[in-house]
This record gives sequence, structure tokens and C-alpha cells, in this order.
Amino acid sequence: MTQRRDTLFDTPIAQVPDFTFNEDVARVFPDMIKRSVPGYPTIVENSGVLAAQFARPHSLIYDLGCSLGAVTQAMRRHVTQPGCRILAVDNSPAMVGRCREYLKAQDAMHQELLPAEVAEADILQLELEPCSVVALNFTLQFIPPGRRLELLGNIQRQLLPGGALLLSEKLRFDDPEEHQLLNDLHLAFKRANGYSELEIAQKRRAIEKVMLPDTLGEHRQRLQEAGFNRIHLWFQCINFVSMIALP
Ligand code: GEK
Repeated sequence: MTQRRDTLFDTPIAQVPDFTFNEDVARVFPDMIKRSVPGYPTIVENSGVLAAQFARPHSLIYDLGCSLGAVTQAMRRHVTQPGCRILAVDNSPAMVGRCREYLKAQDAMHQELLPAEVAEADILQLELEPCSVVALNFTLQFIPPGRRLELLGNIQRQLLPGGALLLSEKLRFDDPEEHQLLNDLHLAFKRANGYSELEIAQKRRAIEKVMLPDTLGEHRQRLQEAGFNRIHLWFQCINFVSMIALP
């Protein structure tokens, strides 16, 4: 599938609307997320490696807020336990349609991949079933803060012993100096990846009410409240992290 360059914010927009995962975003998403999220390719590929450590034979694996299914594809590359299947879920019709195409293309290129299905659904409404791995790769930050604990509780209750939640998020920091420094470094990352000041400013305006990051302390506390026993940070790149939470 052709990879289009993200130029969504490169001309002045009089009234920048709130960011949504629409067709325009879905079309450029692989380029957008790679140039915007430090460490994204490492997190995605290693989500597959980590999933392979926690997947139980004959169990369900979830990719919640799957977008185009990058994590699902990585998990299909790495998980070899018998009888596993993946359910990838997203509530954006544009993402779901394209995700199905990407997975079909992956099926055409490789034999004996884990079966993967894509469902268009709100993960807050989803009746989760017992599962061994759940990936929330940069999805929780788009869930209304008041609903995040409930979602994590639902996940924790369905995780089988030996399973894991893989949670990746952008962080905010309590210490204003640390927050400023890491945000400045993130802006430098975006500039180095070819985004202009205008693109950076307009994207920030679009996303500031839609994507609400937490501190690492808030994540740890909420995960504990949701019933997770152990929380391990396995990756950080600037202000983006990935954690493993064990039920
Ligand atoms: C990746 N995991 O490439 N229910 C279902 N999906 C939702 C909901 C919801 N309530 N809210 C948001 N989403 C992917 C990247 S992107 C992160 C995830 C980003 C979906 C939304 O439609 C979008 O596709 C995804 O969560 C967040 O590894 O763009 O920074």
C-alpha cells in the first residue's frame, strides 16, 4: 500500500477544528505517527516480541485502538503459541476499513499467521472476553480521563494469569522544567522529521482538547487501582513511554 506524506496542517487554517481520526488522517497515518511519535517503530515491533512472551496457548489477544493495525501485524509476526487469535478494535470507520486491507495484504504475503479480525467498536462499550495480551498503544490518552480507570479495570479482570497489558502513552510531567524540556525535545524531533512551525502549531491546536496525557505517577496509580500487581516501564523515548502491566 502506498505511504502518503502527512501534509494535513501545512497551509494556514482559519479555525483549526478538533482532531478526529477521519479518512484524511487514516490516509497519511503511517507517515504521521512515525514522524510525530519518538520511538514508535521500536515500540510497535517490540510489542510483538513482548506479546510472544505473554500470549497463552489458545487465547485471545486484543489490540485496542488499533488504527491501521501496526501492533496487530507485529504480534502476528512474533506470536507462535498455538491456537491464538487477535481481535483488533477501533471506532474510526476510516481506520477500520484500511486496517482490514493491511491485514489482507499481510495474509497474502505470509502463511500461517495468527487469525486476526478487525471490529469497528467503541472500546468503552466492548464486552471483553478472557484474554492473555491486551495492547493499548497510544489509545488510552484519547479516552476521556473519567473513563480510563473503568477501561483498565475491565481489562485487568479479563487478563488470564501470566498475561499482560502493553500500554504506550505520551507523558506529561509534574515538574514544569522537566515538562518544558521534554516537550521542547519532542518539538525538535518533529522539526527534524520535516514538520514546519505552522504544522506543529496547528496540529497542537487540533489535538490539545482531544489527547490528554497523564504523568507516569498517574498511570502507575490508576493501573494499581485497576488491580494490576506489577507495572514495569520497558521503554522511554523523550516524552513517550511504554509499560507492561501484569494482572
Ligand atoms: C498504532 N495503536 O498504530 N474506541 C475505539 N477506538 C478508539 C477510541 C474508542 N473509544 N478512542 C480512540 N480510538 C495504534 C495507534 S492512535 C494514536 C493508536 C495516535 C482510536 C482512534 O480511532 C485511533 O485510531 C486510535 O484510537 C489512537 O499502534 O494517533 O496518537
